[in-house]
Amino acid sequence: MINYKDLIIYQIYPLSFFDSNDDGIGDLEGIISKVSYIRNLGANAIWLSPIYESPLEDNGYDISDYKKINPIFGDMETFKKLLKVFHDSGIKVIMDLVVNHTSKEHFWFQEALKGKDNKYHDYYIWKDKQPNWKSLFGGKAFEYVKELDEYYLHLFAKGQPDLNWENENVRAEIKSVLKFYLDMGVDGFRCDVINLISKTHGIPNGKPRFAVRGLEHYLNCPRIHEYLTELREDVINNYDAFLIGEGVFISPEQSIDFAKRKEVEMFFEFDHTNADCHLVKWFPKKFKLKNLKKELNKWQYALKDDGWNTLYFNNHDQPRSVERYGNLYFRESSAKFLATYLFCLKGTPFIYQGEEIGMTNAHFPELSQYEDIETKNVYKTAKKFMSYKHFMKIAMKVSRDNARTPMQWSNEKNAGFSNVKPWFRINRNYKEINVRTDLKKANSIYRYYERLTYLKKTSDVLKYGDYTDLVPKSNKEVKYLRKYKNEEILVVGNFRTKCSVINTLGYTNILLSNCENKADTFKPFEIRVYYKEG
Ligand code: TEU
Ligand code: CA
Repeated sequence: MINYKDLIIYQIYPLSFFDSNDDGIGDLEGIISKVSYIRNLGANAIWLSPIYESPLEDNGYDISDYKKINPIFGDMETFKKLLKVFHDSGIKVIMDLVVNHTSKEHFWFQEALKGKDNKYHDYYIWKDKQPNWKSLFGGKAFEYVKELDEYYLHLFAKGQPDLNWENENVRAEIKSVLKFYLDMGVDGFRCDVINLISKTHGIPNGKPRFAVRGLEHYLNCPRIHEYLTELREDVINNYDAFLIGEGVFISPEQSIDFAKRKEVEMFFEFDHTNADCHLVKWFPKKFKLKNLKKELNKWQYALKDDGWNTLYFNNHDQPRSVERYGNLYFRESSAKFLATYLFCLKGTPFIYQGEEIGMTNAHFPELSQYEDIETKNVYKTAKKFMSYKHFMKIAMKVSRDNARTPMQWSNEKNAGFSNVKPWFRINRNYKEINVRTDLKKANSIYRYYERLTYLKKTSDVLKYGDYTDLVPKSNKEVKYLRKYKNEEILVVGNFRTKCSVINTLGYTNILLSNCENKADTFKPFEIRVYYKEG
């Protein structure tokens, strides 16, 4: 049985990971060639962002054929090889499952457009009159189709029509997709925006003054449990597999509810990503450590006995944490600090490609340099009330493209990602920040991660211990306890940019630390993991 509580999951964004065949785009053979890199880091699972056939309007989160691999990444044989190679190395493979919507180029949607009596028309959500819902990518959530004189729902981009889960044929199709990959040996799925798949029957208007209009009609709506239970009972539970949900605006109580019903083992929550913004990242506020703690603590305490946490700072949608929460002047220590803080909490940790070498935001100054559809769409709305200059100032910090630049493998041309011009710009700092440099250096961020992943995997107290934050209000220090049976861990860190004396409560045995230092005075961004027995 897979114990998902034992996993350390490395997220791969295939487009930007490694190009094996000189077309400038990352691919499956590229991923296969890096299996030892991932194994040596200590990850025992990978999550692949979507690799299915797709027009890539939203970089693969718009699927046009669930049972085909996008030819730019390889083919089904290569995917089977990838599964085997990773499994042979003791690494589980988790795929991304995007079933709230498809691409508009999916055969089902193309058929749906042919007429109201087409079998596939009801696979999507249509209305004669346009409800007032807003898209999560900016603008309206409904798009008019002249030929049908109807509007279809797209919670994300226009090219991502929402599936109608009320239709049992849709559910049967999705189950067949799950079965297809589980039979091949896939170990689980990360389910994209899974708490949005059920909509209020009839698609009524949303509350008029609500910021995200329509939200109350698709967020955790009643049939969600019925749908997920059906997937579990008819398919997933026949395999040794598990689900990670992406839970838009999900609360700890809801996450526990899903876990108790045995529908979804764990969720990516969004609460802690609001430590530097007002509800959505496009309204930034100054980052404060205590705001981050407040949200992380809320989840740590609420899921003490039931449910299970995911631990992440980075993914393909989030700007790079080393600069978002850390400090680029202390890039190495603050990257290690954040990693330690995160990994020693209770839950399954995630590493997003490049995080293990402290990759930073891209800061592209012009909108024309961006690829991300969300960034471009949001600008269309934002420009009505802010200047281009102001918008770009925000985008440089928060755009998803900050996380999507090609992986920096070496200081060679194109950062060693490809022999030809890559599909997307490389971060200019690749000559200093790259894998080769980190592998050569004994105390690099990568080398630190090796120790951290080992510690997490081998320590019961880090996996299962109770958690207590000793300084929840502090913006300057991290200090928390983990306790399990007769073992104790104390994590203490100095979040200041200057040295500082910190009381370590009589603990003396340091298991891991990012500085060679035992003194009472902590260096800037120094963090230590202490251990005590009995
Ligand atoms: O993201 C869901 C989601 O809520 C996003 O709108 C997220 O809040 C935003 O990207 C933050 O900037 C998932 C995927 O992770 C994302 O890449 C997809 O674009 C989206 O679903 C649609 O499939
Ligand atoms: Ca390629």
